[in-house]
Amino acid sequence: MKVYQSKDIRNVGIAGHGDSGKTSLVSALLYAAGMTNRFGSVDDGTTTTDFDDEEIARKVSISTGLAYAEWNKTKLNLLDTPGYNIFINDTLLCLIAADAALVLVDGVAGVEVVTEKVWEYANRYQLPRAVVVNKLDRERASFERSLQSIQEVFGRTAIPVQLPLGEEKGFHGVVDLLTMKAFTYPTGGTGKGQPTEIPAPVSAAATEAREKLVEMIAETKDSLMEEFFDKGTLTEEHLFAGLREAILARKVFPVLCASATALVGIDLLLNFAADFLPDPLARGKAAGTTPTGEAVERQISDSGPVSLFVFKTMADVFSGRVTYFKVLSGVLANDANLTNFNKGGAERLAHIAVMQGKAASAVAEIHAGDIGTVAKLKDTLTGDTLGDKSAPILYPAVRLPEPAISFAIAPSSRGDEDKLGTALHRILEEDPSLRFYRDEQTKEFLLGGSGQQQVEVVVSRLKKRYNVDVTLKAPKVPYRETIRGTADVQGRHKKQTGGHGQFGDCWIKMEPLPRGGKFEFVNDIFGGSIPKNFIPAVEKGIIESAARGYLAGFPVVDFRVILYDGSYHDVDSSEMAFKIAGSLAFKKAMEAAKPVLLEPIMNVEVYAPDTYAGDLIGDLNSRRGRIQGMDSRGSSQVIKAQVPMAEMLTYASDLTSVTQGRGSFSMEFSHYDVVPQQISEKVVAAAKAERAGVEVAEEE
Ligand SMILES: Nc1nc2c(ncn2[C@@H]2O[C@H](COP(=O)(O)OP(=O)(O)OP(=O)(O)O)[C@@H](O)[C@H]2O)c(=O)[nH]1
Ligand SMILES: [Mg+2]
Repeated sequence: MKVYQSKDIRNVGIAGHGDSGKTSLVSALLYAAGMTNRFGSVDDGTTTTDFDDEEIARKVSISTGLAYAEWNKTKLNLLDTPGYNIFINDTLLCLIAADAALVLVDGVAGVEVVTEKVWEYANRYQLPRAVVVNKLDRERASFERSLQSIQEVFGRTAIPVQLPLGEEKGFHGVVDLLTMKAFTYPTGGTGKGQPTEIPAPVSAAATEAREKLVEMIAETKDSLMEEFFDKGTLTEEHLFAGLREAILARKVFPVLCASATALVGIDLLLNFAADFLPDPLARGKAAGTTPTGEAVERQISDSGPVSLFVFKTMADVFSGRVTYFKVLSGVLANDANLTNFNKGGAERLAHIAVMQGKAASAVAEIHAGDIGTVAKLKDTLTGDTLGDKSAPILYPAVRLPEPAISFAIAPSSRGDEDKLGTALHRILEEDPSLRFYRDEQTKEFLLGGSGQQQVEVVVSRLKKRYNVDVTLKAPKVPYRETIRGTADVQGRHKKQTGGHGQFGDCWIKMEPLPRGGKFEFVNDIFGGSIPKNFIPAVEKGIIESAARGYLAGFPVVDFRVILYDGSYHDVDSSEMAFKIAGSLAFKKAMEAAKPVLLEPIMNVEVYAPDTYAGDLIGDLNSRRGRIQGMDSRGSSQVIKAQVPMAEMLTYASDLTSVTQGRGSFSMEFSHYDVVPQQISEKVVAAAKAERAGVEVAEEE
């Protein structure tokens, strides 16, 4: 495999709403560039970047696929990210490796919920970007309407650099406003256009659109503005250079047209990415910290010590773990020995490679800014930084939102239970947005994720990859308990009849902490009323009891305990006795401190045609939602609300039925809030009933 210099690399994130055609577009780009000898289709399961069994079966991208195309001596690294809200955390994780993004918009639907979300991700990573209006061959597709919604949401700096030729089924070509040439594409073609004159009917529109474009670019820089005033236009050289700079500075977001599956406009997209999107060096520096937390920067350049950031991990049943990384400084040579600055250990990077979908090709070295993979690292996971031992740096890992929903999963047999932990461990390495834990009370295994589909994918992978059978139970709401008042109590454990006695005695104060404050333990013992060695035992008793809950068995959070007095017995006191005393004190304190139930509240964004807005708001209100705002997006509405998770468990299917499938939503954990009294009583009763069931079963 050829080695590419940094200046010849473009790392392009392909992002957009679910089904907007990202995977198909990558497929088309690879085909037009001659990387594949036939167009891989999502519907046939033959694309390069949706190679996973689950992706093929569901016709949905679950995690980011990586492919590259060589075009005009430039290597385009294409990151095909997921677009479904449930899988969008992976997009957030992987877009960090991009230096620019192509944001796809469905030519029928226009801007949708996830379009805005990925736009926000691209802002976070300061990615220059262009918008591609795809699916222009579809019935009811309209470039004009799509552009209107794009400009409404992203502003007028989203400006066409192309216009379509023909509409819907008749969409067969593209006018390039930069060169004022038209290109037509035969049906069943290869994505490469035939240059022609701009047809007379669109000529006036093209001239007008070009004038707007030139003026917009002129506005971005004084010297261009002067030239524009003097001559009424810009030279082609200045126009191109000006556009490049304006894209890099995120002052202009060009809008292009395409059909991925009809292969229209594909070569122009390749040209555009190679000519106008920045190389990795344009970012200048990568910011990180030293192991002691001081800020430090690395020039993105071949010179200097090697450092790389891991943005993705894949669990391959055959080759084990495959680590995807971006080299941020230096040149990575095959077989390098690097240090993992997060974990502290050494890693040998034998057989570094570049990926074309699932196929790895060995490569001798990888230059700054390029993306590569390596198999079989020992301890390295997503978010880690590796590098030259002599020059430690840690690049910040991406923080993901907490899971929106948790399901109980039940192993089908004892054997499945034994294998479950190891198998899930691998799956979690691959997808850090998942959480796996065991409910202390019910002893159930809980799997948290963004939504039911994500958890179903895990269940299916457990079966197919690891041969572990589990069944999915109803989703669980991770309630918590806390206190609203204070307490000052004694916990005394005394058993001094016969044999070796037990004695522990403590006085504690309990007080609430702000939401998210977790647990604090303050040792305020003076004068040895409790010997030092027993104090951790008191704390342990409290922590263990808090995990088991007080009202209904949910973990108690956001409180402080101050241990301030107690007494002991020379012979009968022991760690165990003080642990029990701690736990008795905890229970008494809870009783006195006005315990309440907390529930997770979600940030919800609903996107739907405006005729449904009234119904949707009514529905959100009936789910105890608080409407935070409403915005219009062309003929659609975005409704933002905060809604308790407990009320959102079936929202996906309810929304589909209310809007006849035309609405979409996204949901993220926001914070915990107190459950209203009436509802709290029901939750407590249900939890107690369930737990009583478990105890009965355990006794049998
Ligand atoms: N008519 C038409 N169909 C398209 C076009 N692009 C994609 N499709 C179809 O739209 C569906 C979704 O395409 P994908 O490429 O999987 O879309 P995606 O954006 O990768 O979807 P996710 O990864 O799941 O978010 C498939 O059935 C494609 O064949 C297009 O330009 N025109
Ligand atoms: Mg896809």
